[in-house]
Amino acid sequence: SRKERTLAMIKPDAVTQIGDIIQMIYSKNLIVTKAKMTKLSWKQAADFYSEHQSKSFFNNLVQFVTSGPMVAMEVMGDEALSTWRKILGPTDSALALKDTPNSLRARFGTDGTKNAAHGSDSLASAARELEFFFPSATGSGPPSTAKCTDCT
Ligand code: YYY
Ligand code: MG
Repeated sequence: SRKERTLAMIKPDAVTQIGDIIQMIYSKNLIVTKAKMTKLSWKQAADFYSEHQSKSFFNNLVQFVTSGPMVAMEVMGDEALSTWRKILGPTDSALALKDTPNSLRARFGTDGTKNAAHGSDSLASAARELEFFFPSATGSGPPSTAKCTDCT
């Protein structure tokens, strides 16, 4: 197993469920090492989701994630990326409800846009997304990897 850090984000539709969501994280032996509650501007959300800017759902996605405060977290542990994505379940909460009813998106999401939470999809994305919410103090640019070499 390898230690990693990933960016987990509780979307506006699920911020009231933060207690249960943190329990789900700790019950899989991951830990929360940073957290920040913030309401993103349209420009910030469009930047965060820039990989999707050409998609038909882009405006709906940015509208939704800017509709209220969100909680961004650095989550750390063995295979944190895949473990957190497994906690989430599939992208579409309606599908999650059918296939993985105990998953976070089944429990707290609604559909393919209002799906409760986000998780980075690669070490490179995790590095970029962690830097987005938790800029490194040195300002020397994003780390090239989210692999943990200095984790306690
Ligand atoms: O990584 P993940 O969040 O599971 O899905 P992505 O394919 O990266 O899409 C990002 C985000 O966009 C998704 O969480 C909801 C939204 N979205 C949508 O509104 N409609 C779609 N058809 C696909 C994705
Ligand atoms: Mg994604």
